[in-house]
Amino acid sequence: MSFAGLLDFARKDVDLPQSSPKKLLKGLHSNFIQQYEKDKGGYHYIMAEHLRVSGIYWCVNAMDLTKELHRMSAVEIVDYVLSCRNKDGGYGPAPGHDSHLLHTLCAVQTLIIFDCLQKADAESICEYVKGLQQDDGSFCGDLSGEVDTRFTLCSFATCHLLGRLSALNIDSAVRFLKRCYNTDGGFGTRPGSESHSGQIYCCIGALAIAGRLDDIDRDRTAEWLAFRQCDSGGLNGRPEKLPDVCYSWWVLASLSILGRLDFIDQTSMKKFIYACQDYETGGFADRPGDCADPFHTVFGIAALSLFGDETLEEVDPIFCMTKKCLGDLRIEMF
Ligand code: 3PZ
Ligand code: ZN
Repeated sequence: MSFAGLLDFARKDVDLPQSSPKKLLKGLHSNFIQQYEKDKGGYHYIMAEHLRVSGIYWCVNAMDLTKELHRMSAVEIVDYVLSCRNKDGGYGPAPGHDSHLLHTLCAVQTLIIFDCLQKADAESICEYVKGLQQDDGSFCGDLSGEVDTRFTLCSFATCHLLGRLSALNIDSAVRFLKRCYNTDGGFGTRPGSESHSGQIYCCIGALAIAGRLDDIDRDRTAEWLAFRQCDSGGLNGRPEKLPDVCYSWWVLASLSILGRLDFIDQTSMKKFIYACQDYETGGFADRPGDCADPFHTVFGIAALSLFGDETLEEVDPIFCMTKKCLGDLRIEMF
């Protein structure tokens, strides 16, 4: 490899190919997502079992954001999600799998998107969530006992959406979040862990739901997030990492919750997101030229919605759902 090639290898950024898409290919994305439902006679046979209910939320939400939700088989999807409910009140990724907070939140979100939250037993879901809160205020995602600030957001969001935030000990949960707040303005998975964009999104979102955003230095956190922007316009998850379209969402949504969306250069950011689209198959990949998937598709679309793309539904930065489907469940911030 040439010296220039070596330098290029060390550089933590990507080049945007000349041939990259320069605008949103909206119609292709709804086709891409719908393929997941059409192939092999049913949506839920495609995505791996251990992430299926989350996968359903990514797909359904992408369709709602692109105003194409009517193309999904609502009854079939809702029945499937309901069949993933366990005796403990939580939801697993597929029938017969153990409950997990992530899939429980995604189940609730999917039911809201299809406007049938009344089919869920709010009380038993919140009892399940409450049972995962630890004495120090933190949350485990399931019975494995692993604590992570991501699970604080899952818990707060689930109980808020079910109108039962008071089922949780919010004060001790916020005290735990503040122990995960680093001097650089970011948040980590646990006290003492390094700052990471995904974790910052979870902690900021949880604090916003609790009405406790005033407890942190917004500008300091927003500055750490703004430093995630690379020369290509894309955003990375932490220093020295490659940009990835899903971080466009975690970082932009955090900045939006903090009221600091203007800390990022919009024009180059949009160019990067557009370049992550696959103009043949539809869908977004993590970065230009990689393979598209529903996860990067929904978060790429949601990021563009935050920038006010008029062909898309407006997205809520805390819950990553359309403002339209959330209605009064939204949290007023300013
Ligand atoms: C991806 N998960 O653990 S996962 C996820 N990642 O279930 C879904 N950006 O290999 C898809 N990386 C693709 N469709 C990737 C969800 C991960 C995130 C991995 C990833 C994303 C870069 C490496 C964790 C919410 C929920 C879950 C996560 C984050 C936020 C994978 C690898 C991991 C996973 C699934 C597939 C393709 C899709
Ligand atoms: Zn990603």
